[in-house]
Formats: sequence, structure tokens, C-alpha cells
Amino acid sequence: MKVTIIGGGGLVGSTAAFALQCGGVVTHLCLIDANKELAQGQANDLLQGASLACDQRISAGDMSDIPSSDMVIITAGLRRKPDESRLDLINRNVDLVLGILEEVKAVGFKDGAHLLVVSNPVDVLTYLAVKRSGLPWQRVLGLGTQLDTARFRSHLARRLKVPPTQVSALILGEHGDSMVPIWSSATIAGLALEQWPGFSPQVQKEVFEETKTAGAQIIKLKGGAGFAVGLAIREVVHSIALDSRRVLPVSTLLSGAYGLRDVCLSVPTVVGCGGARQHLEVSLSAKEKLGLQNSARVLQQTIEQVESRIKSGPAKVPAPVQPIVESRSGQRMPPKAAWQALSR
Ligand code: LAC
Repeated sequence: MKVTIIGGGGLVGSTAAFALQCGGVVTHLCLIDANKELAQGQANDLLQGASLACDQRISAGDMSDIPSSDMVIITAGLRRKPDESRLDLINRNVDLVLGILEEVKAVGFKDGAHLLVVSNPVDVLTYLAVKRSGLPWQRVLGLGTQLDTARFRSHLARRLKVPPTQVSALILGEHGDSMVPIWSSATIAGLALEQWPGFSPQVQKEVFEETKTAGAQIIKLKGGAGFAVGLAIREVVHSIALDSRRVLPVSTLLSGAYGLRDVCLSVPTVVGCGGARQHLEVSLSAKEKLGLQNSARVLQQTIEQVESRIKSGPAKVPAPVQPIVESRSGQRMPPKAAWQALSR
């Protein structure tokens, strides 16, 4: 399987490439970046370790690599400028990713290719990619809450002093402030998390808060997410490459699951050959269901604003969305996902 990463010179793209090199499953890794030298540098660095990792083809490339790629991953993205609103940043990233999609479509996807969107706002960009890429919705996936889920499990493991790989717990909904922790089905080594010694409402609250702010924290400490997001991407790529059919919280177009439609967000999804093979509807608590509905509403509002801006041209930027996120004091606040905190 040839995997091409657009934005492969950057932190997310290059760490995903390294994770895929260590994984040794895909046969060809190709890095494309607006900064060609950076892509070449990352490819050379990976190649220099190839004798210690596995036998893969590794290259820096350009759009002419797309028609031979089985999977295209978009990690390219922009940072907020000083004085720029949240929606301005969304609009600039939308324009960037739509531009990339146009270029990709001009050269043409390989038959049966998959597209994985990682750039933010990932759920909005995944929706636009479903509508504009020309690929069937099943083959267009967004990384969604796959990374938040990984963070959630790791934080739970640290707090409860258990092995991270034995924690099974999901974050669903938006990759952003309205993300929803699914406590009702969480387990450690197959045992109900809620009965685990040391688990308490306080731990619950703190672990979720830590998960929600993890991206912003990483930005503050080291400039942006790398290793964890690289591994999160790898899990999706391997599940498709190996047709493992792992159940992953990726963002895809919903058409009725959990009563939601015409929006991309994360629900448990069987990921294998062909991409998203099935949405799984597990039973959720009333609060979790409401949380998912809230995520869908927040995202639909943003999509509407973005789409009307696209129609009316790039100059006019509509007023910021008023999403349904309440602060502790009951005030309505704009959602603040990790990626939105870039230049705060
Ligand atoms: C984060 C970015 C990768 O959450 O979306 O860190």
C-alpha cells in the first residue's frame, strides 16, 4: 500500500510517517509538502533509518504521486495570525484544504483510494472532503476523536495506575470542545471502569478536563502534537491496510446513526478495506446522547457558515458561530479546541 502524506514536512505529517515506518506495514511512504526541501529532508531522515526499521519505499514527491496512492493523508494546516478570529482561521484552513482537494482531483485518485483528513477543524474539513472529493463517503475518513480517545485512555491509566493498553474507553463527537466522554461502556481489563478502585467523580472530571485540554497543553509545551497523533493516524492506516476491521472513533458522514445525519463526527466505526464499513450504535446514557447531539449542532452551524462563505467568495467573513457550550458560570462561550489555541 502506497501512503502519501500531504503536509508530510510538518510535525504531524512527519511523525505519522515515522510511526508508519516503525509499523512496517505499508510498502511505500511518500511525503508531499509546500516546502519541498522540508519534505525531502524528512524523507532522507526516514531513509537513513530504513536499515534499522523495515523494507519500505520512502520518497518525497508531488501531486503526480497521487494517482498511484492507495491512501492520501492530509495533514497540512495553518496557524492563527494575531487578531484573527476563530472563524477566519477555519476559513483559511478550509480554503487551503479545498485548494489541495482541487489539485488532487485534477490529477485523479487511484481507483479504490482512501482519503484521511487530519487537518483542523477536522470534522468540518472531512464533511467538505466527502462532498467535494468525488470519493464514496466510506473512503473519506477524518481522524476525529481517535487522538482524543488515545489521550483519554492514557490519562485514565496514569490516574488509576493501570496499563494503558488495558483501558478501553471512548471519546465521541467533535474533535473539539464539545467532545463527549463515554463513561457508560468504559472498562479496564474487561471490568467496569465505574467500579474500579480509586475511580471517583473527581477523577472522572479531572481526566476528561485533562483530555480536552491536552492538545492546547502540548502546543504550549512543544509547539504541537506529534508522537501521539502519529500513532493515532497509524492505527487508522493499518486497520485499512490489513483490513483488521478495528472499531475506531473516526469522523465520517453520518446518515442516521444515533439519529444524526448530514454531518461528520466520530462514532464507533468498523474500519477496514474500503474505509468505514459500518457505524456501530451502542447504547449510550441520556447525557452521552445529548452530548453527541450537541456536537452535531455545533458542527452543523460551523458547516453552514463555512459553506455560505465559500459561496459568497473569500472576502466576506460571517459573524462567529454561537455554539452550545456553557461555561461553569452558565455563560455561552465559543468552543476552544486544542488547535484553536495555537496563537492564544
Ligand atoms: C490536537 C490536534 C492534532 O488535538 O488536533 O492536538
